[in-house]
Amino acid sequence: VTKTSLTEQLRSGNRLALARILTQVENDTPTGQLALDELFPFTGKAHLVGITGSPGTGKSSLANQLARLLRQKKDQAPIAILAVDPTSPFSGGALLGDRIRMRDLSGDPGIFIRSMASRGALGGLARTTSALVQVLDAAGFDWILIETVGAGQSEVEVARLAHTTVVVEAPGLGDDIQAIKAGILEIADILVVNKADLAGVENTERALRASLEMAHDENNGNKPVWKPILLRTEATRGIGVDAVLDAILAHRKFLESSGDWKTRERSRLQAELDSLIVQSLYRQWQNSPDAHQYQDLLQKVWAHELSPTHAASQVTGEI
Ligand SMILES: Nc1nc2c(ncn2[C@@H]2O[C@H](COP(=O)(O)OP(=O)(O)O)[C@@H](O)[C@H]2O)c(=O)[nH]1
Ligand SMILES: [Mg+2]
Repeated sequence: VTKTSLTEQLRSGNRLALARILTQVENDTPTGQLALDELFPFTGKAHLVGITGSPGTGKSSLANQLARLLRQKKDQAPIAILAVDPTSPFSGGALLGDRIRMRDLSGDPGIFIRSMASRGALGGLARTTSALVQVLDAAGFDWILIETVGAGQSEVEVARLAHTTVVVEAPGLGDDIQAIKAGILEIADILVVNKADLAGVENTERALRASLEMAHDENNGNKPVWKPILLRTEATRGIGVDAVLDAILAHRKFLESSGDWKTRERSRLQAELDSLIVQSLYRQWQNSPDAHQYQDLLQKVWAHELSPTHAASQVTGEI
């Protein structure tokens, strides 16, 4: 099987080819890189929905229910769930738990579920996730749900990949404080208090409402702004999930009418291009005869004899 025909098979809906390409891309192999290049023209169509929050809040349960509902509501549109597990491969338990909980969905050929087992070999969780999402996008999934644990900066970056970010909280975890720390609330388009059947929902909701108001206080002039929607769910029984889906659809409308849908993608692609250019130029310089000055300059910067700006301009010759 040649590389080209593998991407062609993926494009024609072959799930085995899709799984193989995802593995190649996740491991950053030359085959994976080639596939990404070949598939790029077919990307940029899917609606990416990030579902983030602390472990155990009910993200997988919610993703599961959302996928089901989306299938019904959107004329059986194909849906992918990418479960990003940022923990080490040794904590296989949680991953297995998710796999089992999501198993009932795999009977529907229109829902494709994939766990990301390893931390990005490509250099960063966000980059690997982005690459896998591109493959799923090119494979024709109109909706891609990305489940990620909202525990740190890299997860915030993953959430930024998404068009719509759903932050999931649950009563009694002291999560609101953690979420604020991680900057998770600032990126929430939709905030879900799950486990509405448990005691303490009102308290969690009140705390979140207060922090939301703080996070979204700034006045953005005339630009239309999206006000995050706060909702309650009981994901295990599917209660309130239709309202979450409605909020996602409303957010999509907002992105399209405000022009943000295009702007977000463009600025993400520009940032990717710029960072690749910078990396490539840096590598070229490292392999050039000029690179020998680097250690000298670094010593001078450390000794505070030379400012980093001056040191850099000596390297590049730019004044
Ligand atoms: N009581 C209650 N339990 C829930 C609810 N949603 C999820 N759970 C349970 O909470 C646990 C963690 O759910 P899971 O979806 O795996 O959370 P994740 O770690 O955020 O993906 C599981 O045992 C679920 O059955 C809910 O609405 N109410
Ligand atoms: Mg989960």
